Amino acid sequence: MKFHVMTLFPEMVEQGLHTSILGRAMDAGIISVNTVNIRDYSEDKHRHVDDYPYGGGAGMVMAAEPIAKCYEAITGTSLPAGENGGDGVSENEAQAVASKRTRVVYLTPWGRVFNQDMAKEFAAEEELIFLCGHYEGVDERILEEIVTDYVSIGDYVLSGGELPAMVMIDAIARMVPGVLTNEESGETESFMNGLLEYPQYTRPETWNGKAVPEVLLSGHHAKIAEWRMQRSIDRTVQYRPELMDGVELDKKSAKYYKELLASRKKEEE
Ligand code: 6GU
Repeated sequence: MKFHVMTLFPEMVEQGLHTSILGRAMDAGIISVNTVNIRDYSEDKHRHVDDYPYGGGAGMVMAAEPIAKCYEAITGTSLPAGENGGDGVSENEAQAVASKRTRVVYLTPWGRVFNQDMAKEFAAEEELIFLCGHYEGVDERILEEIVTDYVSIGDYVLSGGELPAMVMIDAIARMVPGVLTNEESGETESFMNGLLEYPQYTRPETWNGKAVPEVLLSGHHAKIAEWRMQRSIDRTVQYRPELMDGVELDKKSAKYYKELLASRKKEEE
């Protein structure tokens, strides 16, 4: 899978993604990340990419033309003619699907909030283009022309789209076949049953006066699996109780969950 990132800070994106599991996948040729500096497509001699906002106000706005040129260089196509009108947003998504045009993700706090299901869906694409904004925003007209997906990574404001793009690329790449080893996929699957991960321990057996839970030393695989399932349920109930709605539990775990809720209720009284 190929990721293209349109950005003013290509080194930041490259350095951030070239490590660990993603670095290994790039070396193996399973994924690639092509960062493109929008500034290289500026047409003025000072390499400006931003300008004052019409209507006044603080800050600067990234201009449409350098981004358009950058997009054309990546896709090898020219922009669809400016016929989209005022609200090209949903229309663009449908058009992109219909024409098999590469999806373009614009990172913005007002986008749809990214999650694991979206990571899986994006991982089915052969190619994705990310547009990282900066300053006070990007000229709306280029967004209308090229963007198919508006995505946020959570309800807080960041200084630019680079960190969100890196977050998304990491999560998406992990869903691409061959990026994770079998063992690593297994661990991801266990989060994807909808529960939070159980606690982990490694040597030494006693650290700072604290012993590792006895059952983990027992070698009894069924008991260990049951203990881990119960700790996952404990943790999910404590930290993300809303996740329990989407979880399917086997009979034994369901019984444990029911008893846990009953005992918590009693404690509240
Ligand atoms: Cl995608 N961009 C920016 N600038 N801030 C964010 C965000 C994106 N998601 C959350 N905060």
